[in-house]
Amino acid sequence: MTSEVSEAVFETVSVIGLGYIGLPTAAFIASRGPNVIGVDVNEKFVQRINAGEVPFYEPDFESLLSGVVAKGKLTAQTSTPAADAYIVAVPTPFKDDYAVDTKYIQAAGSKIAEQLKGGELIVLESTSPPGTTEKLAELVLAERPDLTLEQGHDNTVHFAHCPERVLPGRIMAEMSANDRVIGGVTPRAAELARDLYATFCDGELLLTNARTAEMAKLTENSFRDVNIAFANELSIIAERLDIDVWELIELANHHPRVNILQPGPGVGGHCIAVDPWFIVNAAPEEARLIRTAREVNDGKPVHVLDKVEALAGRFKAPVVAALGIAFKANIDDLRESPSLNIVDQLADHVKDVDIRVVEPNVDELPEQLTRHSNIRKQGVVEAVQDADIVLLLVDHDEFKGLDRDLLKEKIIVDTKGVWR
Ligand code: SAJ
Repeated sequence: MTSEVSEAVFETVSVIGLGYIGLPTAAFIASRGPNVIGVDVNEKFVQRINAGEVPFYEPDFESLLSGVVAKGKLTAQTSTPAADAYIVAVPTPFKDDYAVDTKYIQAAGSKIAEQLKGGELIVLESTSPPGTTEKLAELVLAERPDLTLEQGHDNTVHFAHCPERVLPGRIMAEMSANDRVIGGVTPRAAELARDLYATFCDGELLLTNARTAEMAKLTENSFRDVNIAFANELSIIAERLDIDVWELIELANHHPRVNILQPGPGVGGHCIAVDPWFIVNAAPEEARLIRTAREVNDGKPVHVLDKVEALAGRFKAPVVAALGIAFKANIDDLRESPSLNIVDQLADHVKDVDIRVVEPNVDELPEQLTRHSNIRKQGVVEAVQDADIVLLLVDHDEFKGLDRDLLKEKIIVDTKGVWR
């Protein structure tokens, strides 16, 4: 890396954690010049990435990845190398009390600490409660007391937070186009991180301190969660009042200052269903609306389950076609998926039920479902033909185009308003 003047050049960048965010980030950086070394604990992931394969589904991403791997710009390994800059994109799960578990960040920090010479930039991208990047800096400096945060020395190391904001399923467009919030533990760290992100981000790069950047990410996802909770609550109210919620929202959204989101079977994924809890945990007394929104959204799968259970009671041995188990449309990600949990619970709760699961984006059902003898995977046409009840859980494109004649005579529970 160059000395401490602006426009730092990063020859080697190491991205720690090659999941849905880390791997695309690594590939984008590699496509713009620096040599990138990706690190992941999962040996199988590493092998597949080195073969140019994407170990998960993300539209149009494979050609970018295979291109940078073929050119030797991106390699993957399980050990942490020396590098000019590090981007940490590891999971931050929460524990039972909704406090964040930073064990993966700490493990990454310790491994990075062993490699530092002074002058490096370490950027935390993982979604984290305010104060986490400062704690990462403390941990690294505790392990390497020969290094310092104080500016202008050969042994200065720089820490920043730059939360990822891409929408799974739209990563190719959003990775370079989105504006980024960059918070430095020191102002200089923020400037260096800006230089790194400028290599592959065409959006605006907005500098602040690390705590504000951490909170900005949590705030964005909580904003969305609260707004989805409004739509989900509305859907239950509309059902009670015998009103079509989809028509209702469409009409209300014609107002110039109203923009209601869409109801569904609940909120899933590893971001929106998780991040608001970090705020609730950090300020339990004050975060009343944010907590309630989480509870409303977590209550929606229970509502769907109750509804299907009541309908299934009309049959002796009901056959249910469950369409979609991913956490949202056109992806294969099953993390925190309300649809998956609904299917799992249905199998336990409904007497003599036979469930046909349709999920075009995964080859095999997860263990959570295969452990039930009354669940099997089927194609959409077969499943719907065999079913008494058709339960649409995810608005995948494949389901939108389904021949409506197949749905005649079926009891339909359409949680996404696809067939209205
Ligand atoms: N959902 C609804 N109704 C809606 C929109 C979404 O029920 O109108 C549901 C989806 O079906 C899904 C969940 O909400 O179960 C979350 O989906 P999403 O598309 O809203 O968001 P994610 O989790 O895929 O990605 C979010 C994004 N954050 C915001 O839009 C504020 C993304 O930009 C973040 O990078 C990502 O979280 C993250 O990693 O934090």
